[in-house]
Amino acid sequence: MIPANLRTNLKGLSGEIAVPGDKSISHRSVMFGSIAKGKTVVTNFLLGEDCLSTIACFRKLGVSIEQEGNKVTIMGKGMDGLHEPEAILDVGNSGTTIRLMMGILAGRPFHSVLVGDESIAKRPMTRVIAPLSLFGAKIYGRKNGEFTPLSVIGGPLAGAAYELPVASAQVKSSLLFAGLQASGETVIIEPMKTRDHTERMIKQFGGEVAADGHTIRIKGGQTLTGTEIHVPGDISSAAFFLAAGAIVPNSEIKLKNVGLNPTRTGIIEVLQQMGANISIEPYENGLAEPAGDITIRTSTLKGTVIEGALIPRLIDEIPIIALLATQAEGETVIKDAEELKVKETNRIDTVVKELSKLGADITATEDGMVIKGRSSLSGGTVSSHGDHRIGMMLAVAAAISKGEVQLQQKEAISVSYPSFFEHFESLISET
Ligand code: SPQ
Repeated sequence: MIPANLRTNLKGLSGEIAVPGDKSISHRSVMFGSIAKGKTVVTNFLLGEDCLSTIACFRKLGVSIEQEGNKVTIMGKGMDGLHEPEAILDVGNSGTTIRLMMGILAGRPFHSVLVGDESIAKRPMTRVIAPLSLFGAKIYGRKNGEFTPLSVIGGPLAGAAYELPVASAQVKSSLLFAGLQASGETVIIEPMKTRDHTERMIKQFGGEVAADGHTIRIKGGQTLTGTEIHVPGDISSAAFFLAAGAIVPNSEIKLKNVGLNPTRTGIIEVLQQMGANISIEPYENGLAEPAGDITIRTSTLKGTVIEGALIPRLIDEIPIIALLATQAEGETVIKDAEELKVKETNRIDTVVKELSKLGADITATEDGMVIKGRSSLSGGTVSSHGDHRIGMMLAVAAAISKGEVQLQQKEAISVSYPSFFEHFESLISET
């Protein structure tokens, strides 16, 4: 349910919520379940639009996928079980779907066409197509392969060595999917450690992959076997309530079952750096993806510097960190984050533009932003620009705004967090 008006000037948030399943892990569970042999059962799957696009694409490739609430059952028939799709594969708004699928489709002996929405049509694809072509892949697209629609003429692949110029889990994962079906060995070198859900999942499906520092090696010709995957809550979704709990007065929120994979926990470190009142209780369940409960209370925050190897560990949390910084004493500097320019929107521009409308002191830089706190936020009309993370950040900004806030294009939030507004509403203790 999307409310007509955002809640503003809140006096307190309290209670417990379990944020929905992790988006990155949900996508990968369908992809691996589809190329593995046998049955895969996924629980706590994210029913966000992006992950539903992944399911729809694999159904078009001939995979039988049943979905009952957030339980998804995939009957995989191995890589060879994928068929040439009779229709175009539509990835909707999902960069993860299109980029990872290219690594799978490049090695399949058939032709497929990939398209997405207006935002996908502006996102760079050469970063995946160029390294995949070293494996022998044939992928064509608009503007010399940079943009959708993409046409993949699948065929045999040969393992390759590739040093990634940008820290991107999507590029790495796409190459790992290609490496799994290529002849020989594939070696991938990352400039900085990025989320490692693909590597963990290869092992869960009985495959082998070796990571040593920033170097990852995988042998081709492996057969994966269906398994059970329990998806932890998405820390990138939890981040919005971690921020809300820290900046709305009189708040205490417990977030249950949040994924705590160290390649994703940069937001927790930044909150700690800023002096937030946060506590973490990790579960000792031995699952492939660690998780735990996080409690956040209203906090007195101070500005900080966010840069370097921390950036890939919190890249999707930068919009909400920018909002936190508006409520912190002193200056916050975010650097080395040029990658924000190629997300669902240019997130440097959209964050600066929309938070400025509410009265924040925020300036864009070439590779990030500088925010001066504390600012008292006012009302205004803002827009998600069709970007789910900008939409959620603005809904949290509204919670501490003194005047009325109108949010345009709220529906984008369903891409990763369809129950966001219900969860928000359930935490409002007093207005
Ligand atoms: O899937 P999509 O649209 O690219 O989603 C985003 C997001 O905010 O949800 C990025 F806009 O997350 C990416 C993330 O930024 C998901 C992802 C993954 O699952 O591998 C990796 C990151 O992207 P990248 O380009 O750094 O690899």
